[in-house]
Amino acid sequence: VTGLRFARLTARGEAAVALFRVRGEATEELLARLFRPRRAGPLRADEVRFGALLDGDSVLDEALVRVRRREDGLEADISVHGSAWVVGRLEALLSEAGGRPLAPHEAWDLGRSSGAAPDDRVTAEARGLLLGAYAALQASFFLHAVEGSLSRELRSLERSLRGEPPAPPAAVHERVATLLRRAPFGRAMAKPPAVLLLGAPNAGKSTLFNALLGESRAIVSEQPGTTRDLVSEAAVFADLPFRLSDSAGIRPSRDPVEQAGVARAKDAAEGADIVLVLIDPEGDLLAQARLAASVPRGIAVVSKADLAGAAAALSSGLVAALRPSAVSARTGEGIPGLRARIVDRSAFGGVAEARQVAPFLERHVAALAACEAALRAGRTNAAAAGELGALEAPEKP
Ligand SMILES: Nc1nc2c(ncn2[C@@H]2O[C@H](COP(=O)(O)OP(=O)(O)OP(=O)(O)O)[C@@H](O)[C@H]2O)c(=O)[nH]1
Ligand SMILES: [Mg+2]
Repeated sequence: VTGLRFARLTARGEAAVALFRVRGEATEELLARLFRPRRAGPLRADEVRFGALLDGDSVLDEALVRVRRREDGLEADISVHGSAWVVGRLEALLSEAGGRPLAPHEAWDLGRSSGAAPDDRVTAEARGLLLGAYAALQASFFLHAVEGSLSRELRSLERSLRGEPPAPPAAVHERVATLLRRAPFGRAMAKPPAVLLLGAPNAGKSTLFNALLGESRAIVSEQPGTTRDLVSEAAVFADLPFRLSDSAGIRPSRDPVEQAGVARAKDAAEGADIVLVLIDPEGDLLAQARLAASVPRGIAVVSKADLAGAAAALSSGLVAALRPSAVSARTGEGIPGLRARIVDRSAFGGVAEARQVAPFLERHVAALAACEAALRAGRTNAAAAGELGALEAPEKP
């Protein structure tokens, strides 16, 4: 018995249509209750029917329904208007009928013909991340993994460790080590590096945030203390994905809201992969240089390079020792160079080829590390193979 499963195949948000796919033995009964075709008569396979989608005694929307017969039950495609209300209500009705909602990448399996083999787990994970890709090289990396590159390499390693066919142990060990070396790169594709803008009030953080993004996202003003909350956006540098955050200017304050913003900025600095610490050439150079020197994973950035005072700030010993980038968000000077420096400093730095095979989830890395540890500890090759084999074990519900 296959339970009712459904997926919204179209994206959330205002749209002309929303398309749902429903499958399972209860589909027929569900349609009898929810759908009233305008022209009476049974729904025949592969016929598109227009009618009313019912919500209890009232009509929720107009709908187009098409059914298909499969070995594992009836499948129905239901298209409705793509409004938040209709979509949310239809999701609720399907859930109330006992339906289990599927994630978009699981819906892919729902859509394939009954004979085809489903994705293995690693490939399904890649497909889920491909759907969320927003940078060109990120999409290309996950497409490569969807084509099976990582799961083939893992299976081939597992077979070699089991001696099918026998391979020199050193060669297998080296392949495992290569995948582990690429782990930071693969992880960064799945979880883009976090880049935080930090600095004194009015240093130009929000202006630089907007310039790096290429859009006017954060509010900018000559008033110090403008930014209170942490503002984060997806950013693309050199076709690679990043997550860029703007923060409240760091200063002692009595205002509880501002204090909360400063606390958030400091927390974010601890979690960030890269912190751009701004130095305002018109501000207190000593205090700002101290802050920049104290922040781990920091890059010092002298802002407002178009101002007359910038040259003096850059040549002051304290600031120069930090090897800062000089940028003007106003003229654009130094922005491309700063983007390149961010890419270089990130886990993407120095990697020439995006379509390489790399583990991209923590659990892949953990399994490879366990496999390597087993090889190192002289446990049997079968034990090492088992660590990789565990990657395809079904997910615990
Ligand atoms: N000349 C010049 N002025 C700039 C530049 N970048 C920012 N400013 C000005 O500096 C002031 C402060 O800019 P913001 O970007 O709001 O500074 P902030 O660091 O976000 O400030 P808070 O949010 O208050 O912490 C504004 O008046 C900006 O126009 C720049 O590159 N050149
Ligand atoms: Mg700001």
